[in-house]
Amino acid sequence: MVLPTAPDLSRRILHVDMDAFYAAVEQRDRPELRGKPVIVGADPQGGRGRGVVATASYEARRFGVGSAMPISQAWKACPDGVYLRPDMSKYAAVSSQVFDVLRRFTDQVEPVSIDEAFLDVTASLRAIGPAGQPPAATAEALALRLKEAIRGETQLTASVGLATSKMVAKVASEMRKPDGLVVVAAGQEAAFLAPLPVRRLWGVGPKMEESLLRLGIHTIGDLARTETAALARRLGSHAGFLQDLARGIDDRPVVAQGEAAKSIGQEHTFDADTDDRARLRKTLLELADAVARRVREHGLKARTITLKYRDERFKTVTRSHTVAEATDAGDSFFAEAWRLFEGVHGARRVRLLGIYASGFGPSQLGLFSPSTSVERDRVRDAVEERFGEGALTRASLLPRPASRGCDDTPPGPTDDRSRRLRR
Ligand code: TTP
Ligand code: MG
Repeated sequence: MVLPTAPDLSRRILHVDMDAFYAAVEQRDRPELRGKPVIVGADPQGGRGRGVVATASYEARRFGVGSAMPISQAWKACPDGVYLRPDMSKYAAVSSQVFDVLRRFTDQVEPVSIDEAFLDVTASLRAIGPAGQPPAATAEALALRLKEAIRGETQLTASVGLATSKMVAKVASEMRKPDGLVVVAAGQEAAFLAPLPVRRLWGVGPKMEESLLRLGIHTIGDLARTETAALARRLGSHAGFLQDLARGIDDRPVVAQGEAAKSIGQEHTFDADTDDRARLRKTLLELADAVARRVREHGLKARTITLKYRDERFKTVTRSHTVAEATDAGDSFFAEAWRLFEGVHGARRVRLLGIYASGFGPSQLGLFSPSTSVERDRVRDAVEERFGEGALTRASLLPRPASRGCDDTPPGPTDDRSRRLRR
């Protein structure tokens, strides 16, 4: 089952990313191109061409050419480069060769793109080695073997990051490209990240980078040190999550292909740790509704509900409960999650809550008297499909009317999009 666990420093996660992938394949197949600036993408048409660069060999990158650059601009920067149109079927074939190699090391392979994957090798370190070889003594030895196996079978190089989490492994694999291997020792995550510019953090795009720079936050260490409440005022609900990442805390599991549908869940990190019961309850209600909606979208019903709970000291627990009858109703998810919450919530403030549904079976509407809560959820799905998410919401999730008594008219505009369903 795929469920996030507590931040676990015993995990060994690899991020593998092929170097200059399309260009490297072309240089491999045409030795005369080796050592030359090779640009794969649109036809430059002597500088008048439209379209963008898919990738550039490391030789071309020295001229400042890179992915997504307009091809006309690449031509200006590197007129003597070799320009090639992409051969997607060839790259796809090489990609599947690479993934075959990866899967010999572990079945826990999560593809990210055509040339990139996460591997959780924690268990394979304990098991026998690939193809009858003795097991690698360390994750680092395994990573070296894996790089060798890729090179041996494809004549291409990959860069690998090894760490205790996906995010840190991903940042590490980018550090020493091409043909790099960067190992971040367990416990050194925050120290490794601290000096790096914030844009290196996985999940910080150009816009977020701009906002952070404006706040005087330049390095990942700056981000980790900033007071969470102050950051949340500027960045909103992402602040807590981003800061966890900046501190090297990322317990997202590697989700092997085909396992993705085994659980459906959602989490929320509070901007500031909280013990406000009304807020905690409201968050669980929202999570339950969101998860139930996704379960219904998949045409499923779930028997197991799992609560993920992290307190202000980062102690994380997951508690599950399996019910006799599978359901896809937000109310039922909430009721279970709330009971589990009551069982784990103590004196400490709460940092994160998550709800996961699993134990799926196909959804079959009861022929007779489907429960009203399921019916209501279906009505809501239909309305949201038409008018957008949030078009209907629970009355208990509405902000209290500021100056009015409680009547049947919800606050705010009364167009169709904002008409609420009282419950
Ligand atoms: P990347 O792994 O991002 O780039 P890369 O492998 O070429 O270079 P690096 O050594 O930095 O990893 O992407 C993999 C392939 O995906 C790349 O070779 C071409 C394609 N691609 C595009 O077509 N457009 C893009 O904008 C990017 C980023 C990649
Ligand atoms: Mg790559």
